[in-house]
Amino acid sequence: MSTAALDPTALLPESLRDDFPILHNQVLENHPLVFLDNAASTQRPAQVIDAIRNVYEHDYANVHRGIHTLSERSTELYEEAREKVRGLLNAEHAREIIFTSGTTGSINLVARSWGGANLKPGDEILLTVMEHHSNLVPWQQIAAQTGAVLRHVPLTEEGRLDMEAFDRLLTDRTKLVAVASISNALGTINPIDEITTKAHDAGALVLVDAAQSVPHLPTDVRGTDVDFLAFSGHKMLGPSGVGILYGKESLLDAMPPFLGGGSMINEVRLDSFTPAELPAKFEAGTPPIVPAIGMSAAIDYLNAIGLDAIGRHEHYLTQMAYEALSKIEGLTILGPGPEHRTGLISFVFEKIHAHEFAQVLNDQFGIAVRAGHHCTQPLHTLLGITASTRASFYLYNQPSDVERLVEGIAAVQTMFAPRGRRRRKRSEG
Ligand code: C6P
Repeated sequence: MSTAALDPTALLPESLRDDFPILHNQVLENHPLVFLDNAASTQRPAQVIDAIRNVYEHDYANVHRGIHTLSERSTELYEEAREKVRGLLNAEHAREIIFTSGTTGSINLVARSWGGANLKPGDEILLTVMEHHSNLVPWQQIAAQTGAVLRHVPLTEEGRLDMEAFDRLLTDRTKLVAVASISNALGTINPIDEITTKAHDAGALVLVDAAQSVPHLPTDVRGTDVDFLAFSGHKMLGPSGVGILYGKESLLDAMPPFLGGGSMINEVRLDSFTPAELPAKFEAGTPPIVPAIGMSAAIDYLNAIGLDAIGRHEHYLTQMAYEALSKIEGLTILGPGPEHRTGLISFVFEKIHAHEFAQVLNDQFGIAVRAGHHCTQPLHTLLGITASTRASFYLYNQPSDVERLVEGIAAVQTMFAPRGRRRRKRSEG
């Protein structure tokens, strides 16, 4: 495999893998695990697992409720986690950071609360055809309720956003642009700076679905000036069940509460209530206390390595995989070249269904990849396919994982090749 143009100093040390107990498990007999399903969910280092164990063993109680010592301790750790997230995003205030259940929960919050209060019949929400279902369905639901209209930015041949079409679709009717920073199916990196500047000039707000970028690249909400940003803890070494909604304070302040219940109130009477201040206003009920504290440990871990370094490492692996996979006969890579993508590669094969392909890679070679539409069914339909196979990387993957993937693909191809071709291949050596 030629990696002549790649700079090996971009790689993180292999010793990082020692921090991840699950990577040393023999998941299948005879096969060391090659975990390439990180866009779906990552693994956790011992530091995060220990932090979770530690809270339960020493500091756990409900937050913001008791005056007893344990409640004070867990409240302090929970609020420390909020401050860590603020720092990670370079947000101005910790009260702009809302703990939710995940990216999906965060986008639904904005659609229901902001959308319900602000959208009128004929207002437009500008989405893109590459969005995850989590950034499509909530807008379809609120559009049905309010009479707002959905528009979708198409793709170029190459699999990038068609920015000329974006310019045409962005009008004074557009109230919000909701877009993924990195596509979970194509790996395309979208031009969030340009989109935000143009949207603001047109008087529209911007929501960024950052599920696939916050874990992999530095994020600066003040630098990009986005209005809302959503992501999940489980895609960045943290626990599942926790995510973040960042929103500008002035916007969140003006929005009505989404869920009602304990903690989100200032005062309750039998027939009415007054909401609490931010961020409590949007955190009804007992929040994801321990997941948030685990996420805080994950942020420490990521910061110690540096998101710039993580981005360079993943780009190396993506470029290496792209070069090797593009040489495989019968394999088509979805999306743009390595200069406009990062972190993952989806592909389709002539004659072999993605599910079957992923199953054999797992069962025979211990390689975990995802197959299906990756919750981007409209995108797959547009591309004229029902499913693709996706390999996605993270900081603990190494070039050896890419090599195993390429070898596995070649072997599966041979297994599925017609009998005559298989014999020919064998005799070719
Ligand atoms: N994508 C994937 O395999 P949740 O499930 O709420 O944590 O994240 C939803 C979500 C939203 N936006 C994007 C761009 C995403 O990639 C995801 C999750 C996983 O691609 C699971 S479908």
